[in-house]
Amino acid sequence: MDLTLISHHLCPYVQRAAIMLAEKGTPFTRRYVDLSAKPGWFLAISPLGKTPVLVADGEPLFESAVICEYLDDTLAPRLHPADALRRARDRGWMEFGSAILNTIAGFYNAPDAQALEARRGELRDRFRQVEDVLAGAGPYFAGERFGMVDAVFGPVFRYFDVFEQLGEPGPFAGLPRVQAWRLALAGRPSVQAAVAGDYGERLTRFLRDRGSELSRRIAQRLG
Ligand SMILES: N[C@@H](CCC(=O)N[C@@H](CS)C(=O)NCC(=O)O)C(=O)O
Repeated sequence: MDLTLISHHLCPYVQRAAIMLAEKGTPFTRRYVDLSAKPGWFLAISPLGKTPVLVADGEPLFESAVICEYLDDTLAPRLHPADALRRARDRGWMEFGSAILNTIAGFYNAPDAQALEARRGELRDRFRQVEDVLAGAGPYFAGERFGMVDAVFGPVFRYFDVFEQLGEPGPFAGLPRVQAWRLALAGRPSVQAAVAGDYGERLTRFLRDRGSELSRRIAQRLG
């Protein structure tokens, strides 16, 4: 199969597909687009104008969840569990990961300190829910085997590595299972390889340019 992943350097949804492909050991090409100046060829294959798009043997597929399911249907090893009930449960937690991404965007776009703290509180509540569902032995979401929920949460946790470097405390205090999961995902080669080496600097520039409360704090801290 000839696979091209249409990407953006910071997009967490793109990272899901890149992680899936790495877990399957499948070679693929990456092509980056500037989402602030979307080229015509991209708009022609991305109905919502969003990354990721996976071009599979010339056929463009959009929506990260659809792309991940397609990759799991067609390439070994299978990441989804064989049992339909467990698969359905995991899909729910993948959606939950997308909801957390929306709250993260609310956090870095928060216009003032009050809104920033409100979003931080929401993140804490969300991860408390994750703590409660992580009852197994780990190291991954469903135990020993790396699965699709892990591919979703690797990019989620990556934001907090940068937030913490910038002096913003993460929402993980008192959540030991979440912390252990975060560490396990950070050490996974597929998760590490899903972004370029300059991801931290790129994300820092992006955050600094938001005109948000976080942007002002970063500007103050970095000088
Ligand atoms: N539901 C989509 C979300 C993808 C998405 O929001 N992509 C962002 C970048 S991370 C994007 O392309 N934004 C550009 C825009 O909305 O104009 C998916 O899961 O693929």
